[in-house]
Amino acid sequence: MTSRKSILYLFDVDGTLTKPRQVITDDFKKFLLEKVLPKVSVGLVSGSDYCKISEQMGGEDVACKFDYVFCENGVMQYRAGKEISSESITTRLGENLTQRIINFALNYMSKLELPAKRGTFVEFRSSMINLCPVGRSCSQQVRDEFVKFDTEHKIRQKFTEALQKEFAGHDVIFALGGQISVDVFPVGWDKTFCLKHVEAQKFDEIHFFGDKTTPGGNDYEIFNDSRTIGHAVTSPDDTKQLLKKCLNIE
Ligand code: M1P
Repeated sequence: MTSRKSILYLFDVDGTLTKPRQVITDDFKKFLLEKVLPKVSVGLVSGSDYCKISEQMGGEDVACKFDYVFCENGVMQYRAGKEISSESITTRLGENLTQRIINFALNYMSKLELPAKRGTFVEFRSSMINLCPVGRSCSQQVRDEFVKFDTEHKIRQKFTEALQKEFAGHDVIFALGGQISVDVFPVGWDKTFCLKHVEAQKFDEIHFFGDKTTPGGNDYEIFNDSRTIGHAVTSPDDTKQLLKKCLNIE
């Protein structure tokens, strides 16, 4: 038996509901809204901000239909299109440490030679700093080239290790969020953060679906949390097949 009152399905976005940084297919969107949402409560939890999540869901009018939208790992919470709560990374880390991280990252990235570099190497969000060696303003083609180069040369892994070494002893996490960047946030501000926002609802089961569930990935903590039933997926198609099984959908 499934029920909207007692069961919550939480979904990562990139690689789980959509291809990385792309918009959800019409077919999968229809499936989620018409087949999944009537059966269970649904929440989205992503490292991205509200603007990107809404865009990837096909618009804010679609994002509003889900019960919860947890942005920046749930440190920013939206319901029905309205911001409910948020936290500030500078308040938590302090201006001094925030600047040291940014300065170290810019210095490190300035020495990298990549197939291409574009703009916006540091994206400062409310509760997270996103560091991007290729530049967030890159085209899909430059993104794809970087992904190949990174797989071969481990650019982000080495960058993350250098950051961890430099800031050892500070309460900061450096995680490989998506394909081209590194997410920086205080300890505890990983995706498990969103679980405190649903405590009051006393769901009997909270399922989490994500594709970055191994150590260092940004789904790892919530996937392994004792409060969730974790499902590792490999693509949006894989997620859809799993949902059909879990919810007995033809
Ligand atoms: O999948 C979530 C990640 O999406 C983006 O990652 P990238 O651009 O590197 O593929 C970023 O918004 C990142 O912060 C986020 O965790």
